[in-house]
Amino acid sequence: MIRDQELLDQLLDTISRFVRERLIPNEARLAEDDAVPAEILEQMKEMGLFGLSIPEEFGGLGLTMEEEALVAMEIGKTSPAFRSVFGTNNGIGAQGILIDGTPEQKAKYVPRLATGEIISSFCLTEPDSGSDAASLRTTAIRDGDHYILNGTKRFITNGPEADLFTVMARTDPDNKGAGGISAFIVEGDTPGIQRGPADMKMGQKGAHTCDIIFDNCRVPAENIIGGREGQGFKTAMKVLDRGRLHISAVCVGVAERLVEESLNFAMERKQFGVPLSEHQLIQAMLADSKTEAYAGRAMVMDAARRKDAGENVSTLASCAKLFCAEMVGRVADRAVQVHGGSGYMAEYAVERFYRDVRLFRIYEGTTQIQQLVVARNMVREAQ
Ligand code: COS
Repeated sequence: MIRDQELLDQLLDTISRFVRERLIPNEARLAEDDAVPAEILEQMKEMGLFGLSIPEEFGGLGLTMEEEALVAMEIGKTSPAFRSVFGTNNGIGAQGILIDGTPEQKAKYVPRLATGEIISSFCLTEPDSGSDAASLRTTAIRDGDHYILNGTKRFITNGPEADLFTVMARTDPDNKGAGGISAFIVEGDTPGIQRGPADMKMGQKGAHTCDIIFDNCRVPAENIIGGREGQGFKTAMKVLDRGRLHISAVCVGVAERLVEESLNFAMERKQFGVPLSEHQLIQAMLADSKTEAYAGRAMVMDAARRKDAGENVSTLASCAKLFCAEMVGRVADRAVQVHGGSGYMAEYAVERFYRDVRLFRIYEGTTQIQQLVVARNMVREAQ
């Protein structure tokens, strides 16, 4: 749902200019330094990027899902690590509190997430629990007016920087399934939290992940999201429904950037006396990538509009994530192929994107988990 087309166009125009003029020229530096330059971080805060989808009452822009998807597609046109910095505050780091938190929890934390004053992370994955999220082992045992958390969370995006964590932990050790899990808001400076060294990753340099270790970490009981035990797994799943649509939109943006890079290169580079773009086998690759990026865009926009209309889009969000993550992988592969030997060289953006996009097929649920969610829901609805 678009609330005010003119305002949205202004926002999209501002973001598109920011991407073209500030982010794209700094992509190589981001990868080399493995860090978002401090002045760009400040500019992101000034632009309100940390609060894009946080409701206006908490100081954000309150974008609807359709609006957020359009913004994510624009931001997707540069290195995904730029988005990661503020993505968790809008997405998986804040949505648990926004969707299921109490009014007090929202009032206490969300305004500072919207401005970027604090950075948030989502702690679900563990060393022995990835796709099978309900089997997580981190425990949260009640002790008076606190819970004591013990366990290790793995691959936590923004973990090294985070001031606030949404942590899924087992409050009922006798219940080994989803019903034994609760979600907590944990402040980053709580005693008993250790951060592992930053992970060495294949791509997405500038976006940091690490282990977060809870060692007898005492968290006030009032920080259990929604005030009730046993709801944490469902909170995590609802957060991921939204997150998967957001990531799908980012995949579309990246694919569109790669189509543009491929076309520009194909029109400049000559072989056999004519530009590559005159060769039909190159044209086939360009056309396939353009078509697939367009299909992804249409899919994300449809699912986003349905979400805004109040439909349950759990299945469609997984369909979109499944298609768009795989699609951008194919588009990146063709982009390298169109560039030939140059595509394998670090000085061309497609080499970096080829590594960056690999993660989309894995995080916020692997392609195989999306297949499982879609098929399960199909069977359930048909019964
Ligand atoms: N919204 C709300 N509730 C949901 C839900 C959703 N999207 N999906 C599941 N639930 C509920 C179910 O209705 C069920 O509730 P009841 O017990 O009241 O019936 C409960 O949650 C458990 O669901 P389910 O039985 O489907 O859980 P499973 O353990 O079988 O597995 C999958 C669910 C595999 C889909 C889940 O573990 C998953 O998404 N894994 C991937 C995790 C992931 O994406 N990790 C990425 C890291 S985070 S960046």
